[in-house]
Formats: sequence, structure tokens, C-alpha cells
Amino acid sequence: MDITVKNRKLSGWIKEVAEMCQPDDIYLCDGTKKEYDLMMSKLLASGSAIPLKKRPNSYLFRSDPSDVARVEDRTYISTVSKDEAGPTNNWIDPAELKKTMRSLYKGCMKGRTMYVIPFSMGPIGSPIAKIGVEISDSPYVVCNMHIMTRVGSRVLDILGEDGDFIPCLHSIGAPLAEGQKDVQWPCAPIESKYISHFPEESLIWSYGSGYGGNALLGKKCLALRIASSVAKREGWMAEHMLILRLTSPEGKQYHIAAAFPSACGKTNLAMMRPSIEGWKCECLGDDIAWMKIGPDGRLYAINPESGFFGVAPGTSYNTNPMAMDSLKENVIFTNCALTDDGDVWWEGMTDDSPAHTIDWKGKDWTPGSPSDAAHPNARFTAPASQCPVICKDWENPAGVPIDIFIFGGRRSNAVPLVSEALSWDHGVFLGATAASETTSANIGAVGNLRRDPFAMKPFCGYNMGDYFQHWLNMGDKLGSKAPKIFYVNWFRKSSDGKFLWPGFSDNSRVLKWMCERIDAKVEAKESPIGLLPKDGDLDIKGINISAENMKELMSVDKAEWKAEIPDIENHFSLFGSRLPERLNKQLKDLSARLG
Ligand code: OXD
Ligand code: MN
Repeated sequence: MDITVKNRKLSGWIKEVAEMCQPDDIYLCDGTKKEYDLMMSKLLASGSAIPLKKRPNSYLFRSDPSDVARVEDRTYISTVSKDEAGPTNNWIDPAELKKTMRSLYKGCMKGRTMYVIPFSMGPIGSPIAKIGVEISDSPYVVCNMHIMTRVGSRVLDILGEDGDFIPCLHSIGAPLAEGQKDVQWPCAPIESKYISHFPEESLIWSYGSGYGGNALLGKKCLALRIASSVAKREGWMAEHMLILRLTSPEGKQYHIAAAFPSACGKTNLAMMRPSIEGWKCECLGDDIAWMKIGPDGRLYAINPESGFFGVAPGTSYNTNPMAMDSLKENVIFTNCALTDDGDVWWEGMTDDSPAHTIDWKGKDWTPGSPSDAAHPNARFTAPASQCPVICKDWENPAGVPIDIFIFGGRRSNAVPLVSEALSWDHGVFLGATAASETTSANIGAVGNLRRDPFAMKPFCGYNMGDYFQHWLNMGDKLGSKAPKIFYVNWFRKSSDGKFLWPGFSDNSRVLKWMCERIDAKVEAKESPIGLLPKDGDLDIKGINISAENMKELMSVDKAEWKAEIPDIENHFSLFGSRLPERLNKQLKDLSARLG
């Protein structure tokens, strides 16, 4: 059961984990297709994977009903001092947390194989990339990591004998006794799930869940929580942002990075087909951006991932045709419904629902059934290279220069379709106060308004007050080369509860206005909350939206905004002395502008 690796730190760590977790076997992953097929054949044999007749090399998985989303309540930033984790993170003292988790890890891989998965976030060998090694007892995780990250022996070659990596330990927390039959989705009960981060030693320990961001540790754990804390120390940025390239009819390129909370349409925007003539949109990433200041003083972004782990429900040929075309083959589906002819289905995929499916819990489902056929957080894992509009520069190690930052959320009221920040500091204020109605990407109530600064509340690996300061510092460094900042809300509703804006491909109209602002082609109208498009400047040719709706969509109601001030004050008070004074000043200025 011994495996040999050249890297000394890795070799010691594998030994230590094996002694603690006591797997039956150890397997070193090489990232090949042969290996992927081998893992899938194991998953087929155990009954976890269901092959899809309609999609080559694609499989459906059904999770345990208790293991369907990220578990923010069980996610910890474990720093020596509680203050370093800050008020937005759960905290347990590292020594105590390690003690608790060590007792859970003890013997937790009995009856299972321990997979050692060397991976790179970012193109292998790129100066911006970071190497991680995930140890997991889940072949489902191995397959997903193959798609979402660059797994392979080349990573080990780069590590050499002394290279450093981020250790990511994962166990589903379901040892098998001698002769015990496995279940379809093994995991531990909610109260023993832990998604733990030790940013001071760049270490991740995850226990008890097999789902998405809880288990694919390159994604939220490494590329956001650990990376954000490394980025703060090293002077760069790790953000919960999509990256896209927009090209104007004249051939000018604009690069946009946008932060929205989970399940607020990042994937849809990243792959959008503009509805305005002559404009082209290409996708570089749909979830995470790592950004560094380049030699020319501009901010350059790469996507550290190599796949999409997208929310399936609501994805259709109407809402996101490019995502649909990315899903034709080589895809892992989780918690979607299974149709009678061997395909997947989810709510919103087609105008008419199938007459019968097997739902995500494995039960018969017919239209009108009281619950959804697919879980609202059902997911697809698909290689980014399969996206028909993937940008040719998506793996360029140098990244792309960002012109525009967008923040936003899901707000049925108050927030207009688009506004532009008055300055960098005001933009940071907009990011720091961003609020959104909660979605099913996290376990918990759906539809409550929560402040989700920079869409990073669940993902910032250190004190968020310091994170705000880091944004201010980056702006100071970038000076006149800083991207312009905008705030959008695609989700505003009329008083009778209908969406006011068509969204999706028509969001290109809003992006076009931003580009025109960058090029100083149009002026903007002042409002207390930021700059708004002047009447007639937002291109709405060819869409059916009444003047009255347009007015409501763009309106800024002073009374409604004044009512937000105490909530913002409350939110800011969380950060105590860590709140940068420059943000307090922005709040005072906003109050003054509201009168
Ligand atoms: C995601 C999330 O999976 O943000 O991207 O939850
Ligand atoms: Mn996300």
C-alpha cells in the first residue's frame, strides 16, 4: 500500500494521513483519462453513478438528502486569534479544532481507498498558479477534481523534492466495516461535518461531506478562502468573480470581472450571447478570478479553475445556450432528475416538463408533484474547454487586463438596474455593502436579505475589515489604471411582483453602457447612490419594455435608501476598529447626499 513520491513534504504528509485515517489502500492520481474511466467504473459498480444514454461519457449522481450544498454553518477559519478570522467567519481555536477533527479522522478511511490528487489551480507552471494536493477517500471527488482543476503527474514534477503545496485533506467520514455494503452517497451527519481552514499555515481539513465546495477543495477552500489570505499578504486579489471579454463592433476588447453571490447568474453572464448587434462576448471563467498587477500597472486576471460547477435548475437554451452546449458530453450531473429515455432534466430546462422522471431522491416524479424533480442546488461539472464561447486566452498564464468591476446581488426593490461608482473608494463601499436575497447554494433559508460584501461573505479567509482595507490599498496602487466599478441588479421587481428587466442576453445592453462610460462616449446622471445612465443612453432598441417600467427600474427612492442606512451602520459596526475609516466616510457622504 506504499506509494513513493519525490517531494519530501508530500511524502511525509501522505504517511501521516494514512496512519491517522487507516485506509485499505492508497492510490496516487495521474490525471489521465484512463484514471477517470477507472474511477467512474468503480462508481458504476457501486451503484453511485448512473450512466446517461443521451449524453456520451456523462453520469448522474444522487447525494444524500442531508448533503446537498455548502455548509456555511460548519465552515471554519481557524486562526490563532479569533480577531484574525473576523466577525463574518465561524472560528474555533486551531489546537481545539485539530483535536476534534483528528478524532473524527482516526480510522475514517477504513474499508476505502485514499486517493492522493496533485493539482494546479491555474495553468500548470504559470507564475500565478498554485499547487495543491487533495487527499480524499471519494472517487467522485477524484473525477470532479479532474474536470475542475489540472490534476496530474506534471504537478509532481514541478513540485520536485522541495517544492511547496497546499495540503487539502478530505474525508467523506464514512468508514466501512469488514463486509459492510456501501451506500449510494456515503457522508457523515451534519453535526460532524467540518470544513476547516488554517490560513496561517495554508492548510485545509474537510470532513463529512461529499458535495461541491465542501469536498472539491481546490475551489472555494483553496482558490478563495486560503488564496484570499495569501493574496492579502502578497499584494494580489482572489475574488468570487466571473471573467468575460466583450468585443465591440469596432473590435475593441473590454475585460470585465463581476462578483455576485452564489446562484445569482454569474455563469449566465459569463457565457452570455449579447442581444445587441455586433457585440461579442467570450467566457474566461464563471466563478473565481485571481488578479495581479502586471508590469504595465494594470490589473490582470486569470481563472484558476478548468471547469464549471454550475447550478443546473434555470439553465436552458433560453437562459444560457452556451452552458447547455457545454453539457453535451463528459459531464457529471449531481441531483438532477433522470428522464425515462436516459437523460437529465431540471426545473426550467424546457418549457414543458417531461411526463415522468425519477427525481433527485430516486423517487417517481410527475408534473404537479409537490416537490421539485431536481434539487434547486443540482449541479453540472463540465470542462471549461467544452464551452463554445470559451475565450482563446482563457489559459493564458499572463491573464487579461480588467477594465470593469461589477458588483451586484438579487434585490427585488430599491437598487436600480445599474449605477457607476463615484470613485474607487465609493466602489469599495458598494462592494462592502452589497446585499442579496439568499439562494439555495447554501444550506439555510432562501429569500432573506443578507449583506454579502463583494459576494465573499462565505469565502473570505480572514477578517473582512482587513479585506476592505486590502481593496482600498489595491486601488491606491492601481491609481488611474484601476478598473471602473459598477453596481447592477438584474432582479428588481415591479409592485405586482414581476421582474422589470428581461436579463440574460439583454444584460449586454448594460455592459455596453459601461464600455461607453470607460471610453467617455456618454455622460452620466448624478444620483445620491452613484452615476446613472442619462435618459436614452441605455440601448433598449428592440426590446419590449414600457417607459413606465424603465422608469421604475432606474428609480432611486430617497426614502427607501434612507431606510437602508441603519442596516449599513449595523453591518459596519460588526467590524469595529477594523473597519477602514475611508468606508465610514463613504457612509457619511451617502447619508449627506440622501439629505
Ligand atoms: C458555487 C457557489 O458553487 O458559490 O460557485 O456556491
Ligand atoms: Mn461561486
